[in-house]
Amino acid sequence: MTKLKSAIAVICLAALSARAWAAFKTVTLNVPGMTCPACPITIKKTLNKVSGVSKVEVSYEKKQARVTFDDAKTDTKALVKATTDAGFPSKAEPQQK
Ligand SMILES: [Cu+2]
Repeated sequence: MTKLKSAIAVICLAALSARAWAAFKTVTLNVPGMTCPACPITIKKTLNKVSGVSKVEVSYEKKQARVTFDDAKTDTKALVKATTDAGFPSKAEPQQK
């Protein structure tokens, strides 16, 4: 019984640390190529297709996309590449802390 309990404890610890390691991050991408109100729709669709992305907010006025993603599955570089491949070169805004 004690052995089983400690085995469960080990599994729980592993699960917890894995979760702590895969943190969600939010990045703001500047997308100067947005020229009409339809552009944000394309950009949003493109970013939502990237695996690990959980939330996308695109502002046409600011020409920015705010993306929340699981940093164990994707990264800022992949997001920039996705919009660039869709015809909208973007640049990540420096992280504000
Ligand atoms: Cu457009």
